[in-house]
Amino acid sequence: MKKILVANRGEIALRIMRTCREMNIKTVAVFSEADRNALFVRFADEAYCIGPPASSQSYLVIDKIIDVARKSGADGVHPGYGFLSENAAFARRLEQEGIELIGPSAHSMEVMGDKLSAKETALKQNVPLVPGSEGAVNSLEEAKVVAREVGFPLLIKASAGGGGKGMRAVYNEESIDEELHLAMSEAKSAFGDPSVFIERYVTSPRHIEVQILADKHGNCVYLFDRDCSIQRRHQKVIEEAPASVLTPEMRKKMGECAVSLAKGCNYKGAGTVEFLVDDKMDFFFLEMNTRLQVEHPVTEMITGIDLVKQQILVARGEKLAFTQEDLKIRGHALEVRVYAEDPRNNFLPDIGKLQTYRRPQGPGVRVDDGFEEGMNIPIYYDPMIAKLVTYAEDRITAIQRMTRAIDEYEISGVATTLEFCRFAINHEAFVSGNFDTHFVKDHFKPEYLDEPQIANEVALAAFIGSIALSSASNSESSNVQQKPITSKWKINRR
Ligand code: MV4
Repeated sequence: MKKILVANRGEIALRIMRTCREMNIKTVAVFSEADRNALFVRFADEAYCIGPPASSQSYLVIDKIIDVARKSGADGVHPGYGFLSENAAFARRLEQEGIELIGPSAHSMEVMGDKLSAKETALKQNVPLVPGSEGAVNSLEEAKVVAREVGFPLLIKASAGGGGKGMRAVYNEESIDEELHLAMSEAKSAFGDPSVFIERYVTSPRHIEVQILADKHGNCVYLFDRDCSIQRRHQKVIEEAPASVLTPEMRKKMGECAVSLAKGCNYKGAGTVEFLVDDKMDFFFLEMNTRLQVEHPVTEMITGIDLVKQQILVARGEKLAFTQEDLKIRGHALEVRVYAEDPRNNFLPDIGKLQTYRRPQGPGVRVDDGFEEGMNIPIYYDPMIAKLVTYAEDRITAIQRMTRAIDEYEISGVATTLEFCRFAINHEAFVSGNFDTHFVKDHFKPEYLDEPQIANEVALAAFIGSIALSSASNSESSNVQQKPITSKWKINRR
């Protein structure tokens, strides 16, 4: 592979091109009229305008991208995340054109894109599933049978959905009929496929995902896990690696499940297997993302592996140069997503010009972004400005380092989620590890941003106090009555 077309924009296009340059591979950018002055366009060896700002007329148009690939003589295409990255038709077109997609086959995308066939694969590979219907549910009668087995609340999910799209909660038997009809007609109009299935609704889960990497020679490894529980409306806000609630035994089990699932769909390249973990520490397969993820940097930090480089090596047909035994977790990484959104105003996108833009620097800080001071944040795309990543020897130090990096970040001209992130990572619930997917709803109010912020030290002191308590109550020699630990989730300190 000598020349790679990056079919994406913004920070991820730049991130991919940087690795290409390190590997002596030429880069081709495609850009919309809104991105003419973007950093990724300047960084690329060649760049081609592919149309108007709307992604439906540029970044999502398969023919335009194939055209540029041919014209430029690119022999590989990296799709990044979003846009065409999980589009099986795009993968198939590239297969036909003899251009290597840096990603899995169209077949793997199809199997995992359809949530029912993904679950079927998981079942075959003995990967635990949330209790629910076996396959699609077509009638009220079937739905009621499942409901009696698994109990309420339930979730009805669209097979063609995913990432939180096409889900409906059902809290009692009386509303099944209505919710099932709504779910099926929504699925039909949104995805063109009315198939739905039912699962028990795990009400306060952790969202933990496993990074896998597979070559074309039958080798597959897991690169450990990330906790992405802190989200807002299915948009992740804070991610970390490794997931602090997992014991080494669970980590190994979940990693091995992720690898079996990948093998079950003949997966090639980098992929992510999402799990829910409930308060009894049972884990269940949710879905598989057949692309490089936004939050991949935290995995890179703790493993020392460049995932984009590995994707390219695998696409070239090389064997993985390491085995599972070679992989070790070292340290802890946090990522906060810096969005141009106003946390004081219901996180409304706040686009405009980056009047001031100064990145934090120093030990253990990585910023993946695509903007410079003076640039405008286009209204047409996701309003993410940057991913701020910190790495340190342990979780507490990574939190302290993140707090410092946030304080060092200077952005003016647009409201950002930085101060919300500072609040969240220093919250006692986050520091102690006692949080779930409802963190934002449970713990955040805009007025908290104007209060003197809970000092990190206070949260840390409270947390360290709770460790002292839990180790005392766990020790066999202690017969002193201890105040019970009320936290559902306990951090596992490796
Ligand atoms: C669930 C669930 C609870 N129980 N499935 C949301 C995204 C998509 N990947 C699946 N999602 C969920 N599926 C069952 N059976 C809760 C969610 C969910 C969620 C999951 C992870 C992170 C944040 C979330 C927010 C709302 C719902």
